[in-house]
Amino acid sequence: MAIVIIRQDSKIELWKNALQKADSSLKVYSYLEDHPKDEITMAVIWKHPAGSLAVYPNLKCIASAGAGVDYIFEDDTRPKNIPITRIVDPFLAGDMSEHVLAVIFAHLKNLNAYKLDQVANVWEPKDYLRIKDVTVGILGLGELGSLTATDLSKYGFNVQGWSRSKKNIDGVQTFFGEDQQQKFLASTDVLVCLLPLTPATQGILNTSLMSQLPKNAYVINVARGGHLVDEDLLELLDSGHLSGACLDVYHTEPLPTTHPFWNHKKVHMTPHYASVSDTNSVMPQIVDNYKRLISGKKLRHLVDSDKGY
Ligand code: NDP
Ligand code: OXD
Repeated sequence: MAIVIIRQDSKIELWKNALQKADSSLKVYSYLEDHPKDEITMAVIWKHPAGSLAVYPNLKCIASAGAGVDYIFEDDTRPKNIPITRIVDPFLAGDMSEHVLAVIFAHLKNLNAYKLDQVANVWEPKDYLRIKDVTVGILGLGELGSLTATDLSKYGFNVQGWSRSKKNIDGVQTFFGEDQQQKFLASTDVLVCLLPLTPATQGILNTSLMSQLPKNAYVINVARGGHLVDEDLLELLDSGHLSGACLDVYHTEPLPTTHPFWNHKKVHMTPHYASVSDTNSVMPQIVDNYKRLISGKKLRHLVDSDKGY
C-alpha cells in the first residue's frame, strides 16, 4: 500500500517530503518517478493531468490537496465510485478571510484608484466608505465563507450570506436557496463569491445576478474563474453599474496576457493565491485519512459526489 502525489506545479517534492516527515513509515511516490502502480491506494492530487488517475488499478481514495474539487470532477477518466476527500484547515480558512478583509479595506479607502493616480501623477482626493455603512454579502457559507463572514462582522460590517441550506451564524444575516437570492443581492454592497464550482454554480456571476446588486457595488471572486462570466462583468463595470472588482481566480490560469482584465482600471487582480494549503498544517489530516482508509474507518472531509463539493 502506498500514496502517490500528483501535481504539475513545483511543489511536488515539498508535498512528498512533508508527507514522509509527518509519518516516516509511509511509502510515498511522486507520479513523476518509477513506482509500482498496483501498490497505490491513495492519490494526493492538485490539478493533476487528465488521465493520470486512471493508471492505478487499486486506487481507493482521491485526496484533493486543496479545498476545491471541481478539477477532479472535470476529469472524466478518473476512477468513479471511490471516495474523494478535500482539505478543511483553519489556516486555509483564516488566510481566505484575511485576503477578503484586505481587499475590502482597500476598496473602502480607494487604494487601487490612488495607485493608478500615483502612476499618472494625479492628486485627486476621493470620498471613502465607512465600515458601518457597508453590507458585505457572501455567496457560500461553508468552511471559508462562514469564517470570513464572522470575521467581517467582528469588524463592524453588516454581513449577510447565501447558501444552499439554511445557516445560523452569529452576527450574520443568512439567506438560502433561489427564492431568497434576490433579497440578498438587493442589499449587498460588496459581493464575495466563495462557492464551490459545480454545474449549479457555473457562470453564476452573470449579468442577471450582478445587475441585481445596487449601483456602485463591488465584486470579489475568490472561488473559481468558472463562476464568472467575464464579458458580463466587463459590461457592468463599463456601464458604471459596478464600481470595481477584485479577482483571484480565472477561467484560464495563468490568465493570458491578452485578456482585457489585465489593463482594466476597475479590475484588481491577484494570481490565485488568496489562500493556499499549508503543507505542515494539512499533512496530519491526510495521514489520518490514509490510516482510516487502511483500517476501513469512515474518512474525514468527504466530498459529496452528487452535489460536487
Ligand atoms: P464548502 O464546501 O465548505 O462550502 C461551500 C458553500 O457553498 C456551502 O455553504 C454551500 O451550501 C454553498 N453552496 C454550494 N452550492 C451552492 C448552490 N448551488 N447554491 C447556494 N449555495 C451553494 O467550501 P469551502 O468554503 O471550503 O470552499 C469554497 C471554495 O473556495 C472552494 O470550492 C474553492 O473553489 C475556493 N477556494 C479558493 C481559494 C483561493 O485561493 N482562491 C482557496 C481555497 C478555496 P451548503 O452549506 O448549504 O451546502
Ligand atoms: C483550493 C484552492 O481550492 O487553493 O484550495 O483554490
